[in-house]
Amino acid sequence: MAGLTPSLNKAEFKASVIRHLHSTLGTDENKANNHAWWKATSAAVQELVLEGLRKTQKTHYMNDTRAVHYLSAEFLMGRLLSNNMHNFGVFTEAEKALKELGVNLTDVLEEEPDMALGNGGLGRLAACYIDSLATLELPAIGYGLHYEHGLFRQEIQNGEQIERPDSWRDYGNPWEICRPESIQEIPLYGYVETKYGANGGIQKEWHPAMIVKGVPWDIPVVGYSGNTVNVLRLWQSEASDYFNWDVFNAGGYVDAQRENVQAETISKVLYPNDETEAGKELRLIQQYFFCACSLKDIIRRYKRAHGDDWSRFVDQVVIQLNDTHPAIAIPELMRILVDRAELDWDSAWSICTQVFAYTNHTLLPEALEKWPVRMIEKILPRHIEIIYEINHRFLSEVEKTWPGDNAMKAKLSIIEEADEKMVRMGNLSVIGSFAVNGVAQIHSELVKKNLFPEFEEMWPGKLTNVTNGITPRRWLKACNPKLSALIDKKVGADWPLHLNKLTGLAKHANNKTFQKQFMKVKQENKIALAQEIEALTGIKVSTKAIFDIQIKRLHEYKRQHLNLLHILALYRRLLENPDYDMHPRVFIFGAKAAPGYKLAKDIIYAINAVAEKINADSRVNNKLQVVFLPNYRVSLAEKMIPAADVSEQISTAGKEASGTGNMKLSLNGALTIGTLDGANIEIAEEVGDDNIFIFGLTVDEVADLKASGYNPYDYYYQNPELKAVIDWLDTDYFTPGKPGALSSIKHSLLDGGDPYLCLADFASYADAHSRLDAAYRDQQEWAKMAILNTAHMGKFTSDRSIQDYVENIWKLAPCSVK
Ligand code: CR1
Repeated sequence: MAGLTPSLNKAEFKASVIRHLHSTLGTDENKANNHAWWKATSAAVQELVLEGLRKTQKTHYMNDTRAVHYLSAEFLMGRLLSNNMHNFGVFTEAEKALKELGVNLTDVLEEEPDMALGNGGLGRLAACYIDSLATLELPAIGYGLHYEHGLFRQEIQNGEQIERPDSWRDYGNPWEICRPESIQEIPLYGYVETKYGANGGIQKEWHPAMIVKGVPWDIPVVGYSGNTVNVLRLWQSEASDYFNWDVFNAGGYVDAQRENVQAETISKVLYPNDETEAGKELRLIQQYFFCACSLKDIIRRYKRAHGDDWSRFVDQVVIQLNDTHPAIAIPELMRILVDRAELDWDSAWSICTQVFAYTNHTLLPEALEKWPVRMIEKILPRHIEIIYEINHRFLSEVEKTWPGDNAMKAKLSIIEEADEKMVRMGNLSVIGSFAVNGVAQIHSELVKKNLFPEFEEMWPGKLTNVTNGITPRRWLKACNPKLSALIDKKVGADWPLHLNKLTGLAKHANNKTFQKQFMKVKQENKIALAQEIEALTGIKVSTKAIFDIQIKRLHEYKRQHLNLLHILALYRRLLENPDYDMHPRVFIFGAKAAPGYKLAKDIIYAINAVAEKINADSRVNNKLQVVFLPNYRVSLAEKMIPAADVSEQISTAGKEASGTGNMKLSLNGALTIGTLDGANIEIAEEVGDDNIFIFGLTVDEVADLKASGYNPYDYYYQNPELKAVIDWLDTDYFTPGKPGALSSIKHSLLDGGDPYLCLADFASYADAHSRLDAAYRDQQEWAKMAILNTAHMGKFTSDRSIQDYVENIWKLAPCSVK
């Protein structure tokens, strides 16, 4: 029944915090503000962390363990103090210790800036996965970029998104450790010299025109129970001392140098795109920079144990490519093996194709990375040669499978022969990996069927599925302490490690007392969120209303604008019929739009304009309210998710690869209104059709409708309510004095062809909302459904996902750290 045994008791914790307040921060109990308390508390916890880290590294070294190396351009870590305390089991002791010092832990936790080194689902998934890897005591290291500025901070001014720089390290980060002893030098630009050896052999030598320094910063990753502490190693770029000397020697490169990217800018900022390709030279350099640093680091560690003997490399090392962002690691490893280690091509390729595995996270064509051949040629002149060689050998395989089929070769080639020749990073990733996975069942099927069908034919079994997951430590235990305590009492306290134990709640789903307790927790969480909403926006929301939440990046395929059309329909119904029967509802949004994504920003503006009008309209605001919470991020999600009654997962079927917010919300007892897309399908399988509101076209129906020539005007003219709300967007009703301010949305839905089928799904969506509204009237029934959602989320722990990777792809064994 008991949770973890705390590694420090209250008195020890208190003493440690005070010691750090004095000797780390140079202040004292009387002068310290919350920020100082946060730093002192973090320093006290970091002592435990570093002890665990030292033991783990020693154990892994002594056991010469095989390890997974998770390469990701993004790690959306959020805050670490609360998480680390929970994982060491010291949260409660710390809370009591601080209380005795007259300090409120909740306020202290609020001082920590989010580590927002990611955009959305892909980056947060990486963070959940390294949590699970440490918890399952698996030897693992995360590799990424030490961005000086993470994802922008969003402000809303006059309804519009304004981007402000994020500076998470401004006042120091208590968790990271700089490791100057492991600095790497990374070459860029220049030219390749071909040397002919005495025996006729050819040697290639890359003469770079620039060298940058990669400085590693380590963030310890504490597993639940605190035994294993792995590392997230993030590379920061700096000018190399070697830099000027090399330019000098290279002679003639001084001019070219001027165009070159400055060394320090490489790790300056995270590209704020989500599901769209950046296509910028600096972005490619970022990718190469962190991959090259990481590979050198991996090889250095391997050589320490195995010297120059490469024969055991594939036994010790597996590298997971989180999307195609790190795909350049494939030709980089080939370069090291062929040019540096002087292995023959076939041996080198055999090593590569046993080491790399690739996860695909999206089917959206605009997100599939392609780099101009000319750009790679300029920045990485040796890599483009290697890519051509990989492609040449690959195409002769294609020739064997489809003799004489040149169209097939053109389709599968790594090089796209267009006006501007491009390198297709997806194709390179599949060809250079031994396993490729999608992130939910349906997504993986579509990867096989639509994205890479010929690869599946060439290499049956290479394409597989690993359904995403989320860490229940952060996404239930830490963020929802009241629900966690209630669950502890029913199923025991070890559910954070064995999430399937939540099924033990199902037998209480009909129990009136338990229903009341469960709904009381939800109500308290709603009250807390209402206070947060008021603090952030000034809006007072009714906590008796249904809290209906849509939180995720703003993208047309995620269809926040479908949600908005439905809100407008409700508003209109209430205006036409003041007695229109609906349970009060608060629609709450959180979303950042990529700065260059005009329509996404217009949708944010529209949500805010509509919110302002509705919230000020006394005819309806006792039943309908709309809130857009600015600067959605991990720490805000942690406050919103426990308070949600309804989870909006309404993407066009076939577009959302998996989703992970859907899992977090359902785990916390929200009911999903959603399409049969991504992991929603698997959530529906787990909770049962009675406990979820499914609507809309299926993947096949979407395909059929598009094939038969979809015309949004058909729906517009057939559905007077839909027509009325769309036309509303063309007036100045929501933007007084500014007619047309919301017209771009109408335009995209009609003349723009409504690429994501909002109009086709509108009626079905509105109908699902009516069913949902009716269901909420029966509070006992609703409580039962909410409980069953929590009860049946066991499958979606990231521990299960990691276990799937371990068994089917990584073939890793745990290594216990004492
Ligand atoms: C997908 O859109 C998925 C996450 C994590 C996103 C989302 O459905 O849950 O990845 N893809 O797998 C992405 O960011 C660049 O692609």
